[in-house]
Amino acid sequence: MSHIPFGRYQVPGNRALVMGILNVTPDSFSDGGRFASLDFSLSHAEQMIRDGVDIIDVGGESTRPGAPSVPLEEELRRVLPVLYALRECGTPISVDTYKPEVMREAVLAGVDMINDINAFRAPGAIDAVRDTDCALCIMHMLDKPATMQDKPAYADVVGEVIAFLRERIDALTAGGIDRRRLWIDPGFGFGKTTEHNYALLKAGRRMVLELGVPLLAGLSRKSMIGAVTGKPVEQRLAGSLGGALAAVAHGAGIVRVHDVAETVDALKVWHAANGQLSEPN
Ligand code: 7PJ
Repeated sequence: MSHIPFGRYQVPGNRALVMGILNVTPDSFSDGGRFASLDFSLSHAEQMIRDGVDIIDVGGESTRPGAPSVPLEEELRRVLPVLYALRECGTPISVDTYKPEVMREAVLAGVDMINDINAFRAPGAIDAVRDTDCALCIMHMLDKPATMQDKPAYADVVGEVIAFLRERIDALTAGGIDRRRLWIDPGFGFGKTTEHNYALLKAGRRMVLELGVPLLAGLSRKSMIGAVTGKPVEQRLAGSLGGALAAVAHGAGIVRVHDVAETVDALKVWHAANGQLSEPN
């Protein structure tokens, strides 16, 4: 079986991988406080591991359109206890951050991927990850989270996203980073209309072929799912599974999802239908 390096691990290279989203935002724990929040995050992570997750993506800041940004110290207080608690859990860990200081601390905590919605454009971001072996996800975003959904416009959305990702791949490799560590992501919902999002979904294989870097796709529960199903965010499971399979059909190697158990099953059937039977776990 083919494997690809991924931080401290080698991950299977012959099937799509499921990245489970672990949001560590203590907003809903105002009475229980930080310990309740940590406890909840760790139980969620354990459930994802039982459900067959391949990578856990830990995020301490909501980057939904219009969401306020979280100060550095608060992001570290949210994320670091979770990263240290999961350090030896046996599953690769990713951290979703665009702050170089968080990247450095996460590297010390042993993470296997840095997932940066800002594509390592912050001053010091490339320096923070250079002398590590963690995988790096470069995502496209138009503008910044606060304003990205104000009338996003492109002359050629696929061409422009590819050009952006190429520039970032070049900046990282020029900065001394081995391109085998890189993953690309078109950034569904980050400064895109529904039409832009589906044009990018369909262009997955073109992106992989033109850039020579594997593709990560995150569309779980996003507005592009709501736009075609007419469903509110809490009723987007089936639509998100359809989106995950479509992303894999269009070349994604990792799908970033909320609903791990369901996505793992959907992909097992998908791969079996393509001649790759897996053992039940
Ligand atoms: C993405 C992400 C995505 C990557 C978020 C949400 C918003 N990281 N972080 N790709 N989205 N790589 O999950 O709805 O699409 S936060």
